[in-house]
Amino acid sequence: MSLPESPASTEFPEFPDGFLFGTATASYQIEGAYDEDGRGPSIWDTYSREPGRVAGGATGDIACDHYHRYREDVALLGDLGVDSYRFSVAWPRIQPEGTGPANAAGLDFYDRLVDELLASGISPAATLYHWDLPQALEDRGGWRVRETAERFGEYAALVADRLADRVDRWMTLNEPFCSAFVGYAAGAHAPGAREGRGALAAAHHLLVGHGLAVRALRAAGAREVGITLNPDRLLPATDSPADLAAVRRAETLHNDVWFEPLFAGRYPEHEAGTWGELADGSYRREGDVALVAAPLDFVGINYYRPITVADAPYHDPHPATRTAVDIRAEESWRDDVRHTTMGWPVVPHTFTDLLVDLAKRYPALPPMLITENGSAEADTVEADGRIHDTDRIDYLRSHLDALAAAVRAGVDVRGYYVWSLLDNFEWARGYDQRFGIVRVDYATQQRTPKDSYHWYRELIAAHRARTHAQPRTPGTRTTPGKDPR
Ligand code: IFM
Repeated sequence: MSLPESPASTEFPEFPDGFLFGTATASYQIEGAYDEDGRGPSIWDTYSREPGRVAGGATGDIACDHYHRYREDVALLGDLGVDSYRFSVAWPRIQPEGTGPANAAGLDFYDRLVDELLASGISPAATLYHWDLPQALEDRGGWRVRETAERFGEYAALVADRLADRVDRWMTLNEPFCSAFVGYAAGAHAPGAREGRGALAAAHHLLVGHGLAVRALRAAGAREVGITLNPDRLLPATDSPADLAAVRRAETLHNDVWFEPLFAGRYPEHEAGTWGELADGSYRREGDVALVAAPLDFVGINYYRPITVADAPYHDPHPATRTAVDIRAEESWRDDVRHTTMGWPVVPHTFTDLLVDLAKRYPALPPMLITENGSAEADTVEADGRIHDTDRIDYLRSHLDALAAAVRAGVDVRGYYVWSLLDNFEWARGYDQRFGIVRVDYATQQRTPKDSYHWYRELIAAHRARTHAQPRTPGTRTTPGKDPR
């Protein structure tokens, strides 16, 4: 096996006073209880039942059974000592058909979860959309149509109305790149479409939905409001002008579609060069960009690995059937470093480079929170029942070192959430990929903290001791040292 690019330090990386530590999860990946208490079907219930879509034919029907075991999971968070926990709200629990009044039992679940977190001194951070669109809305066009954005604004108002008094930070969307382009162009996520213009329209309507949700959250008095994006670090395969031009197109597809409207108040400059006539903007309305660019309190950044990009011919020579991810660019993983079981290369310095570049490119960028970072590894349970996941610890340590370097370089980052608290349903990869710092035995639902959990716990304790932070007090709220507003 090849070695990591650079060995991680053995000391704990240091972060400023008030820096938040947390872990993250998402509803469909952990909750299970897919048909309880009035929950309606989501696009992932449908997609995961289609033969060949998900490894091993897995579904989120049971997942980690968190819906019933959330108290045990919050206790794990309490022992870990995190400041904050990022979870997502399942839209189909709140509006089983995607429209109309709230299903009280659905809201009750998140109410209980939030209260349990607060009772443990953990600050709740809620994502409104982590990919589980009500199937009824997909049946009417999904994110391809503007109506879904409008319904999303209404859904945001229902959730905020119930929880804004207790949730400290809100993320409207998680990784809209995946919703739009993996779901509607590559066909590798629900709803499994392979489209051109439909995917570009979806990207735009996701942004409009974000803007409407921000409005609803503000109207409900939400404390901190943001969005979670997954900007990619895109590296040219060679320095040839053709490869550099391919990177430019990939930047448009992965990053500019989101960052330009949100943080520069304009549509991407290179969209015509990336998509030609597909990017006709016919799905846009006057005033949209102002709606999308409304100021945020933070931007959530999810980061895992860099992508290598090379110039390539179109996969589909026919413009009429070409998908929006077919942009004359071939994406691959570099092979001279260690890979996680996802096949992703471990190159921590690209995390620093990405954050420094984003801060430079977007002067109006609000403070960042790293809302996901972590690795899937081939964990084994030893005879003593322990999981010595040293590869995951190396990954986390080296990425936290890289993050600390970005902070020292002046990037305003206020917190970090490990993905993930629990092993869980890794979308099209099913249950084979384990990202948790807590192992889940899916046959028994037994939770076992891995060595990485204990390591993260020590890191948090060392940070508190160094910054003389007060220990968390159950029943009180933990907020970041600085107010990002
Ligand atoms: O599991 C996912 C998560 O839902 C979104 N971000 C990436 C993670 C790992 O693939």
